[in-house]
Amino acid sequence: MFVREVMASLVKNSRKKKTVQIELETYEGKFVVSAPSGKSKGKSEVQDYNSKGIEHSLKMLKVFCPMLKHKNFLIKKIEDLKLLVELMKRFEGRYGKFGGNVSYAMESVFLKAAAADNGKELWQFINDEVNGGLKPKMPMPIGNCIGGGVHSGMIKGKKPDFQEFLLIPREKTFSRAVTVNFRAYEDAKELLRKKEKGWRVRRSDEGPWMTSLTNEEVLEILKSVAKKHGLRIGLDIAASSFYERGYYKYKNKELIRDKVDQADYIERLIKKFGIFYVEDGMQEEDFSGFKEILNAIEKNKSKTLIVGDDLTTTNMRLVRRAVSSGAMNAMIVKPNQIGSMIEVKNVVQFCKQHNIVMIFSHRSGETMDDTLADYCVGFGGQFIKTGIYGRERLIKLRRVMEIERELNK
Ligand code: 2PG
Ligand code: MG
Repeated sequence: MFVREVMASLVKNSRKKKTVQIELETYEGKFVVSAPSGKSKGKSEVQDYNSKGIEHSLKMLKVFCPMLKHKNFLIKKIEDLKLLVELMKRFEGRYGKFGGNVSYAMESVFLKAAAADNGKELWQFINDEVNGGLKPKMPMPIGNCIGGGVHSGMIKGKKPDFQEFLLIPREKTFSRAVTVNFRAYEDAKELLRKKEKGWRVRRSDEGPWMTSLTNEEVLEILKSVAKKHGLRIGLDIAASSFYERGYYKYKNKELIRDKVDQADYIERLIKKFGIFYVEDGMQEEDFSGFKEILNAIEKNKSKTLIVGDDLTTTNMRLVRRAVSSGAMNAMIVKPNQIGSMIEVKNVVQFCKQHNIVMIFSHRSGETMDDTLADYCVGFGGQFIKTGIYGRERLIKLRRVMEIERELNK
C-alpha cells in the first residue's frame, strides 16, 4: 500500500469540541477517520492528546504526516500496523506523546486503506483475520433512551444519578431492531411528558431525553415501553462519576450509599425491573463489588450482563484482572480508550476465549465517522452501543444496516 498523502486536521464533534481527523490517500482512494471523545472517562484510559493539548498534537502531526508520504506499507493483518506504530513511537520519543485519539485515528485510517488494498471492506478485512472469514452474526443495538449523570451536566437542578437508561431489542434483523428502538424512544417521550410536570423536549449528549425524574421513576417508564415493544432494558450507571471518598453520593433523591449498600441497591433494581444489562454498577476500582453483583445474579440464574467500561478501559491488564477475579461477564470495547488496534484485537481474542460478551461503544462526543460499525461486525461484537437519535449516532446504525444488507444478498 503506497501512501500518496496523509493529512491531519481538526473537526468539531457533537459537543462542538475539536477532535482530530486523519485523511489518507493511496492508489485505492481517499480514506478518512476522525476520533470520538469521552466525558465520563475511566482513570486508566490513555490520554487523548498530548499533555499540551490537541493543538500541540496537531502541530506534531503536521511534521509527522509528510514523513509518511511515498512510504510503502504491507498490511495484510492488524499486527502489520507495527511499522506505523514504530514510526509513531520513534517520533514521540523526540517530541512527546500524540495521544490515544491520534493513534486511534491514524491506525484506523491505515486499516481502512489496507482493507481496500486487499479488495475488502474494513469489517471483512477484520472478520477474515479474527473470525476466519465466517459469515458474521449481526450485533443488536443498545440505544440510549433517557439520560442523566454527567452527560446531562448542562441542565441545572435535578436529574437522574445514573448516566444512561438503555433499550436493547431482541429482533431477527438489525434494521428491525433499530426501528423498534426508535418507536420505544418516541413512546418514552410521551410517558415523560405525562409523568413529569412541565417536561419539555431536551436531549443530552448522546441524544437521549433529559428529565428530572429519579432513577426509579425513569426505570418505570423504561419498563413500560420495553414491555410494549418486546425490549430488554439496561443501565450505564457510570458509578465512578458520583463516587467520592468511599461513598456513592446520590443527589436525586439525596442519599449516601457505601459499597455494600450500592451493590445491594443494584441487585434489587435488577430484580425489581428485570434489568438485562448493568454497566459500571460500582466505581471503577472496585473489582470485588462487581464480583458481588455478578455472583448474586448467577445465584438467581439470571442472564443479566454485568459490564465493565471504566473498570476495564479496553486495557488488556485490567481485562485480565476483571476476568480472573470474576468481576464481569461482558465488557465495553472503545478503541480510543487504549489507542491501539493491536491491543483491541488482543482484548477481543481474550474475550472470545473467556466467553465475555463484547459491546462496541460510541463515546459521548461523536463525529460523522462510522468506523465503529465495521469494528463491531468485524471483531464479532454481540452489541453496538450508540444513541437512538442524532446524526452522529444514526450514521453508525446505518452502516451496520448496510453491512447486513450486503451479507443477505
Ligand atoms: C460511557 C460513554 C458512552 P463517555 O460511559 O459508556 O456512553 O460515555 O464517552 O463520556 O465516556
Ligand atoms: Mg460507560
